[in-house]
Amino acid sequence: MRIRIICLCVCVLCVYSLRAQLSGPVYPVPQEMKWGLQVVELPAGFQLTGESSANPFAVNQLKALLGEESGKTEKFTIYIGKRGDKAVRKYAHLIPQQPEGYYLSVADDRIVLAGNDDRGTYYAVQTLRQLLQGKRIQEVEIRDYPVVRFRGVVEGFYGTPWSHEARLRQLRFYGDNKLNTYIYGPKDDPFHSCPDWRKPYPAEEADHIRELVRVARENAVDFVWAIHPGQDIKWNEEDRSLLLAKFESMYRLGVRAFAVFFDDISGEGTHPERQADLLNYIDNYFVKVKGDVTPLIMCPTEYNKSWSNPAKGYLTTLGTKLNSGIQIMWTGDRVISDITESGLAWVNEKIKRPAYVWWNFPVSDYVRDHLLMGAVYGLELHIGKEMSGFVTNPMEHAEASKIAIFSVADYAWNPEHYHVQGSWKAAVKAVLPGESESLQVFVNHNSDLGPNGHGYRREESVEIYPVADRFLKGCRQGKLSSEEYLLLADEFTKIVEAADVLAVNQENRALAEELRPWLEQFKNMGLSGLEVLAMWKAAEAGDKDMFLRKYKHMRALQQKGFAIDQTYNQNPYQPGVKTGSKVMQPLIDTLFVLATECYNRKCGAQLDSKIFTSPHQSYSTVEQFKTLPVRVKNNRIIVSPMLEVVKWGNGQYLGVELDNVYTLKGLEADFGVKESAAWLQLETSVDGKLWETVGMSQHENQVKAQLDVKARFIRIVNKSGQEQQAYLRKFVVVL
Ligand code: 14T
Repeated sequence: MRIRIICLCVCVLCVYSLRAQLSGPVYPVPQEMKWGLQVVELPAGFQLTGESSANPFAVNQLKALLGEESGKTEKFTIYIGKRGDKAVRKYAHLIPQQPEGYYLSVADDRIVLAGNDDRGTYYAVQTLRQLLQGKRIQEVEIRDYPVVRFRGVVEGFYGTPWSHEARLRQLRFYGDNKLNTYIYGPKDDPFHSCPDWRKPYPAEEADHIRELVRVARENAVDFVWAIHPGQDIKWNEEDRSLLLAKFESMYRLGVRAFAVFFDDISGEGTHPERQADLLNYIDNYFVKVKGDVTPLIMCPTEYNKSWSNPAKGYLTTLGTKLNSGIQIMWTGDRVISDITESGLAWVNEKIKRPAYVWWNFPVSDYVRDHLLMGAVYGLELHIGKEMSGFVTNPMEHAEASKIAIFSVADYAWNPEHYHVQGSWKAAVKAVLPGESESLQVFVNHNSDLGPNGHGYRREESVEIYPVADRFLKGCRQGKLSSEEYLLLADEFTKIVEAADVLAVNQENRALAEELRPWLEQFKNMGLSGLEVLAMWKAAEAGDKDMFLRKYKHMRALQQKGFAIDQTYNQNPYQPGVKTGSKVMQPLIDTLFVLATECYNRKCGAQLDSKIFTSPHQSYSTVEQFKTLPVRVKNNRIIVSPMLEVVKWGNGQYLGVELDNVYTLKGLEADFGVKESAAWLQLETSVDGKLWETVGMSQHENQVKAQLDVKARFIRIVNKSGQEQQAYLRKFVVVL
């Protein structure tokens, strides 16, 4: 009897632990999900019912998942199909009446995969894939559908467009995660934007697009091709016909979804009536005529609240004039912005339809030295119905962007059940299942953007921050808190380990490749963290030799970090490689300075405690110029250019402070406007107090000065007597 009871207990425990193991989470989080008690062991053979009429891509995936079964058995049946199909008729009343909805159930003799439409069937199979653990699966019943109709990614960033292979991997990832939209609009594809939007793609690019369209279709994704004609479009019949002809050529490549972008332009192209006329024309004479093309999408010129001028009525004009089926994109209250109920209410009232959200995260084209792999947050949860679509603009690093894309898929499918942290951790597991612990360590410290022109920041190193803070406070009071010391040492060790493990990872080589420079910097940071702790330990023990050894090594690591920053990712905007820049690197820097100063005081020494950075600095009274990085290349000192328009007040300046007096040979600048030399004044100074004015010449947008003066400071001042709008395309001091 006792043995029986024990056996029973063990069995119950087993079932429970199995259950706990098998009933894992599903992402995107389903709307309704009821777990059953039993674990079902799938038999070797089963009856597949509905195969011939169901979505063939769903059927293929199902077969790939379960294996082609030869020995069919009557005992276990898989029903697959959509509303109206014979195979799932019995379950029709259980299927949610929602686009892309599905009903899925697992019982001990059957699995039902019943879509409301073909996409729904496809999504039922995706959910099944997540539920299956080898041949076992927990009993379950799911009714599920997306809240936001169009969900996905807009490749809309500046910088190197994604490679063809990266795009193919993305499309599969979207299908797996129930995203149905990929909008193709890389700013640096000449055939999408100026100057070549009027021309058809050359053969090789055309082949690629054809393949993307096919793979998108296989993965239940709409491939949306976008055109960006606004910078040089003429509002005449010729350009209208050329645009239509381009769409026609894309249609021939298989494209069945289109967008027109009017963002980031100035001049004639910004006219709302003209834009609306063009869009309506395409809608009436292309979309409606074809019959198999999805609703047009347009990105307005005033695509965020801070740039819109309600008095001029740009958005209301679009709202009134644009055919009702045309979707209007919106980035929020600012270019980079949280998405809120009040913000959406504001724009929806003007455009007279729910906005199609273009979320500018994790795009990093304005902070290219950082990776944005943090959690997705700042999206209000009860606003799914206030938007017609939600797409994320990613980084030029396709694999690294998948962290955010995964959570966007989760959010847009079921906003009300979106959990920031759970979704982030699940994303890390989905992107690198075999080494998710290491990747989690990495993303924990690679989330924030650093100071930037948009003022958009993300939290970083959240768990270790209070420890770091306590430790630093202790150090300032001259005592080492041992508990925090150990926790920090452990974290730095994990950083070093994660960097090595991820660098040799074979599971996702493309990811390892994208991360490579940052992994090198990350490891260097972990090592310096350990060494700076060792400096403190040595100081506490009064071990001078050890302190000097560790100090010397720290100096070397700082130089290495600087070299990594100056060698990799040398784009002209924000060159370099930053990691842990919000908490960990500043912590290490401060600990180094404090330890060295303390040593100098106690031992009457004069060790250099200055952090190794670029010897020259930019400086400015113009708000948007205040955080510009500076690079040195041979005899050229280069201030990083920016994308955005800058408001440059009268009397404000932009300049460079050198680390010493040099003979300056010249200046080359470009503020994106003609005749800027007329309102700019170039000045040099040896001491930063007494200034000398020097002449400049203008060629198109460029301003130049030939110099031969000794100076430590050089600056360029707005002397026009009024605020100027300009760009910063180039600012180079030649030595
Ligand atoms: F179309 C828009 F919704 C949009 O966001 N456009 C661009 C986008 O391509 C870019 O990736 C993103 C982030 O930099 O922001 C927009 O680009 C800008 C933003 C600016 F503030 C271009 C110039 C700016 F001044």
